Amino acid sequence: MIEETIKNLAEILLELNIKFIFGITGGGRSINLINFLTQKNIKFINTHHEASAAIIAGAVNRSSTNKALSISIKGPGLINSIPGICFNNFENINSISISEDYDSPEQDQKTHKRINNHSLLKQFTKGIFSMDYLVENRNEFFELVNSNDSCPIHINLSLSNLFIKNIKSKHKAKNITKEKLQLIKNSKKPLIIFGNEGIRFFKKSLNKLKVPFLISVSSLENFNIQNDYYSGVFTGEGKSLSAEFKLIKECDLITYIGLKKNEITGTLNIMKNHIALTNKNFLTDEDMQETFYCSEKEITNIYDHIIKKWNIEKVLNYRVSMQEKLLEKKWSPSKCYEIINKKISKCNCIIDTGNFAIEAEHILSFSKQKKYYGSSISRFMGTAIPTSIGVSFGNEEIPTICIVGDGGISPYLSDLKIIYENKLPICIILMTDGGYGSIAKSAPKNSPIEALYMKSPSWIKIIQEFKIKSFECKNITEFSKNISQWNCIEPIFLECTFNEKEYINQTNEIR
Ligand SMILES: Cc1ncc(C[n+]2csc(CCOP(=O)(O)OP(=O)(O)O)c2C)c(N)n1
Repeated sequence: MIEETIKNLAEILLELNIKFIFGITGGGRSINLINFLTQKNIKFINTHHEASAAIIAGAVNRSSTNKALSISIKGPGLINSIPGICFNNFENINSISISEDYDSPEQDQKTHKRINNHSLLKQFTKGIFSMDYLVENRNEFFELVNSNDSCPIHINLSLSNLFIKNIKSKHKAKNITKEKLQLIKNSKKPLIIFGNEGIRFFKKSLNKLKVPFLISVSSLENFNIQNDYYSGVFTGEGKSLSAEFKLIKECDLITYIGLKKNEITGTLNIMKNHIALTNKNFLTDEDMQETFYCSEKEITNIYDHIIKKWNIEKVLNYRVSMQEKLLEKKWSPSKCYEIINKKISKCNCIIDTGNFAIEAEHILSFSKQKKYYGSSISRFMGTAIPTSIGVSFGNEEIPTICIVGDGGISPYLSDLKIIYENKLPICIILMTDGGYGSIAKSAPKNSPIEALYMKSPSWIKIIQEFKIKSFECKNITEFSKNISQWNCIEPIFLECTFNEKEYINQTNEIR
């Protein structure tokens, strides 16, 4: 019975175009499922932690039409996978994780691995299925997989006839009122801030828009904008030299389009007059408050006819002058990004979190050929390496650049073995200032040094032991030479070392 159900589950999963399964097996049902799947040419990759398995699988789904699963045992395996499932949830990534589980709560009580899977996973998933329920009700599973709500799904390898659905509550969007429309029409210095959804449903008119606009950091993932009015990213935390700060200060009205509250790290209280718009019929709690429905045509029509009083030359220079400031020094992460812009025309860029990420958001140029993947909503340090592995498995032909700091390099370092063993074309760039620069920047003066800086920040010798070609870069000439030598088919590691004080000051007055 159990074997039959696992086999049926495997058959259903195969219909999703699954190409990979990542994780750490147990001796029971998980190895049985892995067996069935690998017999059907699904590639199993043993990760070194269950969290990275969930992140890698999510990154395959996020970046390609191929799909992937992650798998673990119950108890400690499932607990280890939680950061990965949680990351996928924060970043709105569709993922499917699988773990072993007991068939009944009584069985659960008798064992030492007593964890209530469901109450744990409920917070991070849009649905939890037991395998018997899923096999009997496959349509409900496919419906949830394909729902607009991008979020993890979890499958318990149990016979407990269980399905818990956690779809976010939705309410109908109100049509825009005449007064609000008038407010937009009367605006002389309008500013638009797009969220991820706004960028997607505004695709057609974005390049023609003649209003200064900012986009949320997570929108960089869908970035393909060729418009001089694009003024950079919006975080809600921009300081006086940032384009977002200057534009918000000068504008008389902000229109948020398709922006969700969780896309912003800072607070929105600083915003003045504003209206939030969408062209979706239904909103969730994560949308901005008081969001009105308005079609793309209607919005563009309004903005085309507003009499604008912006000194447009000055406004469009805000982003340029911010970039000039970041590029002032001879040696900085921004200088490296400038080289990447020039030398690498097609790649996927995965950025971890830290000061170097702020510079990347402003300097790296993204396009259809050069896609961005960050942990923009969660700012989850350490996720860049597993994300790069997943993106690389999902897009074998495209080289991947993974940019991490002293904090992000270590959590899943053991998975560099996967990069080497599978010859993934990933260039890992460590931006090291010897510590947590972005934290040190704002830490109280008497903070203990050991909380902020590492005694031995270099990883080059260790990474050489992983048999990945590694190079030190202490200035821009070395960086330029080393990245130019990358053949984009093998992994390499570049360790860029910066002076700690200069590094911290790079983003002063920007964020
Ligand atoms: C999992 C997790 N732990 C802690 C943090 C808090 N945090 C944010 S940035 C940061 C330091 C990042 O340091 P580094 O990677 O060296 O980049 P830098 O700021 O020096 O550029 C820390 C600890 C986080 N965002 N995520």
